[in-house]
Amino acid sequence: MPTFPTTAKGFPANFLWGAATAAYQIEGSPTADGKGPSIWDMMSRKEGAIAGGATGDIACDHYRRMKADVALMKSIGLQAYRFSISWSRIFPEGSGRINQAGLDFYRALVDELLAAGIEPFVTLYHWDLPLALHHRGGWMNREIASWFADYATTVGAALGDRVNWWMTLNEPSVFIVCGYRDGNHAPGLKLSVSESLRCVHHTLLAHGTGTQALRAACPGSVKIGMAPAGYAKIPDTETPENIEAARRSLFTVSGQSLWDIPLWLDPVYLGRYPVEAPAVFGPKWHNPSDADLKTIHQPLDFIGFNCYSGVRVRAGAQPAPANGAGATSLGGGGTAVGAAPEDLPYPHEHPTGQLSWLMLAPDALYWKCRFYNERYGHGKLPLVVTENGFCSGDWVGLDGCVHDGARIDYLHRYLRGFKRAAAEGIPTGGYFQWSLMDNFEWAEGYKPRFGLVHVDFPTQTRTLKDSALWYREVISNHGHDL
Ligand code: GCO
Repeated sequence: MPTFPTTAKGFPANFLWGAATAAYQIEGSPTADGKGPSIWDMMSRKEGAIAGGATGDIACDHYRRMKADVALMKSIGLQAYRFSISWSRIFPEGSGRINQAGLDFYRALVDELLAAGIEPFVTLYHWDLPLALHHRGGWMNREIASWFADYATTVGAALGDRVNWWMTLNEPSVFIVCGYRDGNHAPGLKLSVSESLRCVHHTLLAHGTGTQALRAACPGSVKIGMAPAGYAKIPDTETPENIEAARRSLFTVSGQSLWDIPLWLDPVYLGRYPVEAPAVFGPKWHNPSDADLKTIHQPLDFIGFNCYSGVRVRAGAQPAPANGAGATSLGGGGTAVGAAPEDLPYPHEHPTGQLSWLMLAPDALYWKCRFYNERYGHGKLPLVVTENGFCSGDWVGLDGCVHDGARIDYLHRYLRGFKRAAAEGIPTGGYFQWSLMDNFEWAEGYKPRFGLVHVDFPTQTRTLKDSALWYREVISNHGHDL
């Protein structure tokens, strides 16, 4: 059931259709050509850490099948491909000595993409920190801001003549919360809230120094952004009160979970932490210097975001707390109705993907675009969906095809939300389906399948799923028929 009418007014002519992957999830070859170990090589060897005892040692064997994989992308009609660079292929010891063979692999990939007419989108950090840097404290050590800048300088100098689009960090909230506070992702630490807050600050600092380094190293003017995570907040019904409640819920730090979006994005886009943070964290809060905030607050060229799901919100009966006015006080643009937001849990039977956090919430894309544009973009920065996708237990059918109808329906509904944003005049730049192919889903191993392309892991056979054929049509008519 469509949530809004099809409209011919849609995505701009220069909008790019793509798919995304990340190095550790697809490459394999963990020691090839001088690569050093990363924290995920370490974590996947820890007993009981990964479902099914899986590792990324082989994954999709992409390191050795890169050319064939680019040919697959071309056959789907992709216009852009988002991938990440494995830091420890470039710096096996994390800093210092450069491994030229690592850079050569990514140069070859970029050349192959450009020859196929596919625009490369490079993520510098998608979670596979060099193990050597973990031994020096990793994200707990403030020095990581300069290690990351050196890495960005080296990659920018090697690829900056051919890569226009860059992302510094993928989902910093996930790699800090899951990796450093909860311990279910690499490196598997369980730090206190105040120690975790140090890590938050260091990731943001690294985003800033990395952005500066990229701009200095790339010869031309490049487009730099980030790929943050976070649930969308969706007004339960589209009344001004509920819209304001959703905005408030999205942009208020309401507890010490470290998941709240403004904790991560306000420093990046507004140059300051949310006003309510010191009260929410009390003595655990740190006082960032103005110089640090200036470093973090670099001009960016697009607003990237990963989007899978959302939470419905309505205006509650209680007034909003005085210190939680994150939404309206900072260019939220809505009416200050002033009710405390109430998040509405989905019923137990609400549709999800194989992973329970992936609840069907098609309006998520629209509302993220609208709220991010209001608060951070002001109509000046294009919104780029850096990830959106669905996991289902796909297999190759008796007819040799993969009939993943649920994924098609999921993508279709979400894309309609994105198209609504475009039709309302919000600038949009591109869309990346997660993922090009089934791959290593971190602590969940290989069971959740997110790909447009099915991978039979024992034989590495690739099969285009029905969704890949559907997406090819979407791309060829530029989303007109959505
Ligand atoms: C993330 C990462 C991806 C995941 C995907 C599905 O968002 O966790 O960017 O690496 O595989 O999101 O969970």
